[in-house]
Amino acid sequence: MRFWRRRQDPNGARPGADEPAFTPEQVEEIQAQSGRALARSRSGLLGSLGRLFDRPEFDDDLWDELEEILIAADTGIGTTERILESVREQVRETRATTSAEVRDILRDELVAILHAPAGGPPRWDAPFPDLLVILVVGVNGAGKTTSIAKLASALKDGGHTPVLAAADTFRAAAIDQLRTWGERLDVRVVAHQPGGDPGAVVFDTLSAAEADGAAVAIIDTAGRLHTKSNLMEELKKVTRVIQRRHPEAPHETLLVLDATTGQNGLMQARAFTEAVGVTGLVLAKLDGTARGGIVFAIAGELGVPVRLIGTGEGLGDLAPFDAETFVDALLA
Ligand SMILES: Nc1nc2c(ncn2[C@@H]2O[C@H](COP(=O)(O)OP(=O)(O)OP(=O)(O)O)[C@@H](O)[C@H]2O)c(=O)[nH]1
Ligand SMILES: [Mg+2]
Repeated sequence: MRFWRRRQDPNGARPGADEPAFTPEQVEEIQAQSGRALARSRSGLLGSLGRLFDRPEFDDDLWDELEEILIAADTGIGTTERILESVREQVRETRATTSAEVRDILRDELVAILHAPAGGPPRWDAPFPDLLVILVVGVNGAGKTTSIAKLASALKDGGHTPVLAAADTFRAAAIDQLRTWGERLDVRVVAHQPGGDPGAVVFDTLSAAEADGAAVAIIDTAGRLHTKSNLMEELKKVTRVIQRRHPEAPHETLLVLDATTGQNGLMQARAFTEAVGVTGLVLAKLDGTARGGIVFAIAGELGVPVRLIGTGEGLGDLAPFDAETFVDALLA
Protein backbone atom coordinates (compact mmCIF):
# COMPACT_ATOMS: atom_id res chain seq x y z
CA MET A 1 0.00 0.00 0.00
CA ARG A 2 1.40 3.36 -0.90
CA PHE A 3 -0.63 6.05 0.74
CA TRP A 4 0.60 8.91 2.86
CA ARG A 5 3.50 9.09 0.54
CA ARG A 6 4.89 12.53 0.94
CA ARG A 7 4.82 14.59 -2.19
CA GLN A 8 8.21 14.42 -3.83
CA ASP A 9 9.87 17.66 -4.68
CA PRO A 10 12.25 17.37 -7.66
CA ASN A 11 15.02 18.68 -5.37
CA GLY A 12 14.10 16.27 -2.61
CA ALA A 13 12.74 19.02 -0.35
CA ARG A 14 9.72 18.49 1.89
CA PRO A 15 6.49 20.23 0.93
CA GLY A 16 5.89 23.59 2.63
CA ALA A 17 3.46 23.92 5.50
CA ASP A 18 0.45 24.82 3.37
CA GLU A 19 1.30 22.63 0.42
CA PRO A 20 -0.74 19.47 -0.05
CA ALA A 21 0.99 16.21 0.85
CA PHE A 22 -0.31 14.57 -2.33
CA THR A 23 -0.58 15.48 -5.95
CA PRO A 24 -3.94 14.90 -7.69
CA GLU A 25 -2.38 11.83 -9.38
CA GLN A 26 -1.45 10.41 -5.99
CA VAL A 27 -4.98 10.99 -4.70
CA GLU A 28 -6.27 9.07 -7.74
CA GLU A 29 -3.92 6.22 -6.98
CA ILE A 30 -5.15 6.11 -3.38
CA GLN A 31 -8.71 5.77 -4.62
CA ALA A 32 -7.82 3.03 -7.08
CA GLN A 33 -6.06 1.13 -4.33
CA SER A 34 -9.06 1.38 -2.06
CA GLY A 35 -11.22 0.02 -4.90
CA ARG A 36 -8.92 -2.97 -5.36
CA ALA A 37 -9.09 -3.86 -1.67
CA LEU A 38 -12.88 -3.66 -1.77
CA ALA A 39 -13.13 -5.79 -4.86
CA ARG A 40 -11.40 -8.55 -2.89
CA SER A 41 -13.93 -8.49 -0.07
CA ARG A 42 -16.96 -7.30 -2.00
CA SER A 43 -18.87 -10.54 -2.11
CA GLY A 44 -19.33 -10.06 1.62
CA LEU A 45 -20.26 -6.41 1.60
CA LEU A 46 -24.00 -5.85 1.59
CA GLY A 47 -23.67 -8.21 -1.37
CA SER A 48 -27.31 -8.21 -2.39
CA LEU A 49 -27.78 -4.47 -2.78
CA GLY A 50 -26.83 -4.14 -6.44
CA ARG A 51 -29.18 -6.93 -7.49
CA LEU A 52 -32.21 -4.87 -6.36
CA PHE A 53 -31.76 -2.70 -9.39
CA ASP A 54 -31.72 -5.50 -11.95
CA ARG A 55 -35.36 -5.00 -12.95
CA PRO A 56 -36.11 -1.95 -15.12
CA GLU A 57 -38.76 -0.48 -12.77
CA PHE A 58 -38.26 0.11 -9.05
CA ASP A 59 -41.58 -1.05 -7.56
CA ASP A 60 -42.95 -1.04 -4.01
CA ASP A 61 -41.70 -4.49 -2.98
CA LEU A 62 -38.20 -3.35 -3.69
CA TRP A 63 -38.43 -0.53 -1.13
CA ASP A 64 -39.18 -3.12 1.55
CA GLU A 65 -36.33 -5.30 0.37
CA LEU A 66 -33.96 -2.34 0.37
CA GLU A 67 -34.92 -1.57 3.96
CA GLU A 68 -34.41 -5.20 5.01
CA ILE A 69 -30.99 -5.42 3.40
CA LEU A 70 -29.79 -2.19 5.00
CA ILE A 71 -30.96 -3.18 8.47
CA ALA A 72 -29.59 -6.73 8.16
CA ALA A 73 -26.25 -5.23 7.15
CA ASP A 74 -25.96 -3.31 10.45
CA THR A 75 -26.78 0.08 9.01
CA GLY A 76 -28.95 0.61 12.09
CA ILE A 77 -32.64 1.45 12.14
CA GLY A 78 -32.19 5.19 12.56
CA THR A 79 -29.73 5.58 9.71
CA THR A 80 -31.72 3.23 7.46
CA GLU A 81 -34.89 5.28 8.02
CA ARG A 82 -32.99 8.46 7.27
CA ILE A 83 -31.61 7.05 4.04
CA LEU A 84 -34.97 5.72 2.86
CA GLU A 85 -36.87 8.88 3.73
CA SER A 86 -34.45 11.06 1.86
CA VAL A 87 -34.26 8.78 -1.18
CA ARG A 88 -38.06 8.45 -1.38
CA GLU A 89 -38.46 12.20 -1.16
CA GLN A 90 -36.00 12.78 -3.97
CA VAL A 91 -37.65 10.05 -6.04
CA ARG A 92 -40.98 11.87 -5.60
CA GLU A 93 -39.52 15.26 -6.43
CA THR A 94 -37.73 14.08 -9.53
CA ARG A 95 -40.52 11.68 -10.54
CA ALA A 96 -37.94 8.96 -10.96
CA THR A 97 -39.37 5.56 -11.86
CA THR A 98 -36.63 3.48 -13.41
CA SER A 99 -34.31 1.40 -11.28
CA ALA A 100 -31.32 3.18 -12.74
CA GLU A 101 -32.67 6.55 -11.57
CA VAL A 102 -33.45 5.30 -8.06
CA ARG A 103 -30.04 3.66 -7.90
CA ASP A 104 -28.32 6.95 -8.71
CA ILE A 105 -30.29 8.80 -6.04
CA LEU A 106 -29.45 6.10 -3.48
CA ARG A 107 -25.81 6.22 -4.49
CA ASP A 108 -25.57 9.97 -3.93
CA GLU A 109 -27.40 9.67 -0.61
CA LEU A 110 -25.04 6.95 0.66
CA VAL A 111 -21.99 8.95 -0.41
CA ALA A 112 -23.42 12.07 1.25
CA ILE A 113 -23.80 10.22 4.57
CA LEU A 114 -20.18 9.07 4.43
CA HIS A 115 -19.01 12.59 3.62
CA ALA A 116 -21.16 14.23 6.29
CA PRO A 117 -18.82 13.91 9.31
CA ALA A 118 -17.01 17.07 10.28
CA GLY A 119 -13.82 17.29 8.32
CA GLY A 120 -15.49 15.69 5.33
CA PRO A 121 -13.79 13.01 3.31
CA PRO A 122 -10.29 11.89 4.33
CA ARG A 123 -7.88 14.72 3.67
CA TRP A 124 -5.44 12.90 1.42
CA ASP A 125 -4.42 16.29 0.10
CA ALA A 126 -3.80 17.76 3.57
CA PRO A 127 -0.38 19.10 4.50
CA PHE A 128 1.87 16.65 6.30
CA PRO A 129 3.17 17.96 9.66
CA ASP A 130 6.82 17.63 10.64
CA LEU A 131 6.05 14.83 13.05
CA LEU A 132 2.72 13.16 12.47
CA VAL A 133 1.48 11.72 15.77
CA ILE A 134 -1.15 9.00 15.48
CA LEU A 135 -2.82 7.68 18.63
CA VAL A 136 -4.55 4.33 18.16
CA VAL A 137 -7.35 3.30 20.54
CA GLY A 138 -10.01 0.61 20.70
CA VAL A 139 -11.28 -2.34 22.74
CA ASN A 140 -9.56 -5.70 23.21
CA GLY A 141 -8.84 -7.61 20.06
CA ALA A 142 -10.30 -5.00 17.71
CA GLY A 143 -7.19 -5.09 15.55
CA LYS A 144 -5.15 -2.14 16.85
CA THR A 145 -1.70 -3.70 16.89
CA THR A 146 -2.17 -5.42 13.53
CA SER A 147 -3.48 -2.22 11.95
CA ILE A 148 -0.49 -0.31 13.34
CA ALA A 149 1.89 -2.85 11.78
CA LYS A 150 0.10 -2.51 8.43
CA LEU A 151 0.20 1.28 8.67
CA ALA A 152 3.89 1.28 9.59
CA SER A 153 4.61 -1.00 6.66
CA ALA A 154 2.71 1.30 4.27
CA LEU A 155 4.47 4.37 5.63
CA LYS A 156 7.84 2.70 5.18
CA ASP A 157 6.95 1.80 1.61
CA GLY A 158 6.06 5.45 1.10
CA GLY A 159 9.52 6.51 2.24
CA HIS A 160 8.67 7.63 5.79
CA THR A 161 10.34 6.54 9.00
CA PRO A 162 7.75 5.48 11.58
CA VAL A 163 8.45 4.96 15.28
CA LEU A 164 6.06 2.79 17.29
CA ALA A 165 5.16 3.24 20.96
CA ALA A 166 4.21 0.17 23.01
CA ALA A 167 1.95 2.18 25.31
CA ASP A 168 -0.14 -0.92 25.91
CA THR A 169 1.85 -1.69 29.06
CA PHE A 170 -1.00 -3.68 30.52
CA ARG A 171 0.00 -7.04 29.04
CA ALA A 172 3.54 -8.32 28.49
CA ALA A 173 2.34 -10.15 25.38
CA ALA A 174 1.15 -6.87 23.89
CA ILE A 175 4.64 -5.39 24.15
CA ASP A 176 6.16 -8.52 22.60
CA GLN A 177 3.63 -8.48 19.76
CA LEU A 178 4.58 -4.93 18.78
CA ARG A 179 8.30 -5.70 19.15
CA THR A 180 7.95 -8.69 16.85
CA TRP A 181 6.27 -6.53 14.21
CA GLY A 182 9.00 -3.93 14.67
CA GLU A 183 11.72 -6.50 14.03
CA ARG A 184 9.92 -7.86 10.99
CA LEU A 185 9.41 -4.39 9.55
CA ASP A 186 12.75 -3.02 10.70
CA VAL A 187 10.94 -0.22 12.51
CA ARG A 188 11.94 1.16 15.92
CA VAL A 189 9.65 0.22 18.80
CA VAL A 190 9.89 2.10 22.09
CA ALA A 191 8.85 -0.11 25.00
CA HIS A 192 9.18 -0.21 28.80
CA GLN A 193 8.58 -3.00 31.29
CA PRO A 194 5.08 -4.49 31.59
CA GLY A 195 3.03 -2.51 34.10
CA GLY A 196 4.97 0.67 33.37
CA ASP A 197 3.52 4.12 32.82
CA PRO A 198 2.10 4.50 29.28
CA GLY A 199 2.72 8.26 29.48
CA ALA A 200 6.44 7.65 30.00
CA VAL A 201 6.56 5.32 26.98
CA VAL A 202 4.93 8.00 24.86
CA PHE A 203 7.32 10.66 26.14
CA ASP A 204 10.32 8.49 25.20
CA THR A 205 8.79 7.72 21.81
CA LEU A 206 8.53 11.40 20.95
CA SER A 207 12.17 11.87 21.95
CA ALA A 208 13.18 8.87 19.84
CA ALA A 209 11.22 10.25 16.87
CA GLU A 210 13.04 13.56 17.17
CA ALA A 211 16.44 11.86 17.51
CA ASP A 212 15.80 9.67 14.46
CA GLY A 213 14.21 12.46 12.42
CA ALA A 214 11.20 10.16 12.09
CA ALA A 215 8.16 11.39 10.19
CA VAL A 216 5.49 9.53 12.13
CA ALA A 217 4.96 8.29 15.68
CA ILE A 218 2.23 5.68 16.09
CA ILE A 219 1.04 4.90 19.60
CA ASP A 220 -0.43 1.50 20.46
CA THR A 221 -2.64 1.60 23.53
CA ALA A 222 -4.19 -1.05 25.76
CA GLY A 223 -7.37 -2.85 24.67
CA ARG A 224 -9.19 -1.14 27.39
CA LEU A 225 -12.76 -1.84 28.31
CA HIS A 226 -14.81 1.23 27.54
CA THR A 227 -16.84 0.72 30.69
CA LYS A 228 -13.79 1.31 32.88
CA SER A 229 -13.50 5.02 33.22
CA ASN A 230 -10.03 4.83 34.83
CA LEU A 231 -8.75 3.41 31.58
CA MET A 232 -10.29 6.29 29.66
CA GLU A 233 -8.49 8.56 32.12
CA GLU A 234 -5.25 6.86 31.19
CA LEU A 235 -5.89 7.66 27.52
CA LYS A 236 -6.53 11.29 28.38
CA LYS A 237 -3.26 11.36 30.28
CA VAL A 238 -1.39 9.97 27.28
CA THR A 239 -2.94 12.73 25.17
CA ARG A 240 -1.76 15.35 27.65
CA VAL A 241 1.80 13.98 27.52
CA ILE A 242 1.74 14.29 23.73
CA GLN A 243 0.32 17.80 23.82
CA ARG A 244 2.94 19.09 26.20
CA ARG A 245 5.52 18.37 23.49
CA HIS A 246 3.36 18.90 20.39
CA PRO A 247 0.37 21.15 21.15
CA GLU A 248 -1.32 20.30 17.82
CA ALA A 249 -0.97 16.56 18.29
CA PRO A 250 -2.23 13.88 18.16
CA HIS A 251 -2.99 14.74 14.53
CA GLU A 252 -5.07 11.61 14.27
CA THR A 253 -6.73 9.65 17.04
CA LEU A 254 -7.75 6.51 15.23
CA LEU A 255 -10.37 4.28 16.77
CA VAL A 256 -10.02 0.70 15.56
CA LEU A 257 -13.36 -1.09 15.34
CA ASP A 258 -13.92 -4.74 14.57
CA ALA A 259 -16.43 -4.64 11.71
CA THR A 260 -17.85 -7.99 12.78
CA THR A 261 -19.13 -6.58 16.09
CA GLY A 262 -21.93 -4.69 14.35
CA GLN A 263 -24.14 -2.42 16.41
CA ASN A 264 -22.20 -3.29 19.56
CA GLY A 265 -19.19 -1.70 17.88
CA LEU A 266 -21.19 1.46 17.46
CA MET A 267 -21.73 1.68 21.22
CA GLN A 268 -18.02 1.16 21.83
CA ALA A 269 -17.24 3.85 19.31
CA ARG A 270 -19.57 6.26 21.08
CA ALA A 271 -17.81 5.67 24.42
CA PHE A 272 -14.43 6.46 22.84
CA THR A 273 -15.61 9.53 20.95
CA GLU A 274 -16.97 10.90 24.21
CA ALA A 275 -13.78 10.23 26.18
CA VAL A 276 -11.06 11.14 23.68
CA GLY A 277 -11.40 13.20 20.52
CA VAL A 278 -11.54 10.44 17.92
CA THR A 279 -10.71 11.94 14.52
CA GLY A 280 -11.10 8.86 12.37
CA LEU A 281 -11.93 5.22 12.24
CA VAL A 282 -10.08 2.13 11.17
CA LEU A 283 -12.64 -0.51 10.33
CA ALA A 284 -10.77 -3.78 10.76
CA LYS A 285 -11.90 -7.26 9.68
CA LEU A 286 -14.22 -6.00 6.96
CA ASP A 287 -13.28 -9.22 5.16
CA GLY A 288 -14.97 -11.20 7.94
CA THR A 289 -18.46 -9.75 7.64
CA ALA A 290 -21.35 -9.49 5.21
CA ARG A 291 -22.48 -6.45 7.16
CA GLY A 292 -20.62 -3.47 5.79
CA GLY A 293 -23.60 -1.26 6.66
CA ILE A 294 -21.89 -0.39 9.95
CA VAL A 295 -19.89 2.15 7.92
CA PHE A 296 -23.06 4.19 7.34
CA ALA A 297 -24.20 3.85 10.94
CA ILE A 298 -20.85 5.18 12.15
CA ALA A 299 -20.83 8.13 9.79
CA GLY A 300 -24.54 8.86 10.24
CA GLU A 301 -24.74 8.57 14.00
CA LEU A 302 -21.25 9.39 15.27
CA GLY A 303 -20.06 11.86 12.71
CA VAL A 304 -16.63 10.22 12.58
CA PRO A 305 -15.08 9.61 9.17
CA VAL A 306 -13.80 6.16 8.26
CA ARG A 307 -10.14 6.56 7.28
CA LEU A 308 -8.88 3.04 6.68
CA ILE A 309 -10.30 -0.42 6.18
CA GLY A 310 -8.69 -3.70 7.18
CA THR A 311 -9.42 -6.54 4.79
CA GLY A 312 -7.27 -9.38 6.11
CA GLU A 313 -4.44 -10.37 8.44
CA GLY A 314 -1.59 -9.67 6.05
CA LEU A 315 0.53 -6.53 6.00
CA GLY A 316 -0.93 -5.44 2.67
CA ASP A 317 -4.52 -5.81 3.84
CA LEU A 318 -5.16 -2.19 4.75
CA ALA A 319 -6.56 0.40 2.39
CA PRO A 320 -7.56 4.02 2.60
CA PHE A 321 -11.31 4.37 2.71
CA ASP A 322 -12.89 6.19 -0.18
CA ALA A 323 -16.65 6.81 0.10
CA GLU A 324 -17.40 6.89 -3.63
CA THR A 325 -15.44 3.73 -4.34
CA PHE A 326 -17.08 1.96 -1.41
CA VAL A 327 -20.62 2.86 -2.45
CA ASP A 328 -19.99 2.06 -6.11
CA ALA A 329 -18.65 -1.35 -5.10
CA LEU A 330 -21.83 -1.98 -3.11
CA LEU A 331 -24.12 -1.03 -5.96
CA ALA A 332 -22.14 -2.68 -8.75
N1 LIG B 1 -9.42 -11.19 9.05
C1 LIG B 1 -8.86 -10.14 9.64
N2 LIG B 1 -8.26 -10.29 10.84
C2 LIG B 1 -7.70 -9.19 11.42
C3 LIG B 1 -7.77 -7.90 10.81
N3 LIG B 1 -7.15 -7.03 11.64
C4 LIG B 1 -6.73 -7.74 12.72
N4 LIG B 1 -7.05 -9.04 12.60
C5 LIG B 1 -6.80 -10.15 13.57
O1 LIG B 1 -7.50 -9.88 14.78
C6 LIG B 1 -6.77 -10.38 15.90
C7 LIG B 1 -6.59 -9.29 16.96
O2 LIG B 1 -5.77 -8.28 16.42
P1 LIG B 1 -4.82 -7.36 17.29
O3 LIG B 1 -4.17 -6.43 16.35
O4 LIG B 1 -3.95 -8.14 18.18
O5 LIG B 1 -5.89 -6.58 18.17
P2 LIG B 1 -5.65 -5.51 19.32
O6 LIG B 1 -6.74 -4.50 19.22
O7 LIG B 1 -4.28 -5.00 19.30
O8 LIG B 1 -5.90 -6.41 20.61
P3 LIG B 1 -5.43 -6.15 22.14
O9 LIG B 1 -4.01 -5.73 22.10
O10 LIG B 1 -5.66 -7.44 22.82
O11 LIG B 1 -6.32 -5.08 22.67
C8 LIG B 1 -5.46 -10.91 15.34
O12 LIG B 1 -5.57 -12.31 15.21
C9 LIG B 1 -5.36 -10.25 13.96
O13 LIG B 1 -4.63 -11.02 13.04
C10 LIG B 1 -8.44 -7.79 9.53
O14 LIG B 1 -8.57 -6.71 8.91
N5 LIG B 1 -8.96 -8.94 9.01
MG1 LIG C 1 -2.77 -4.96 20.76
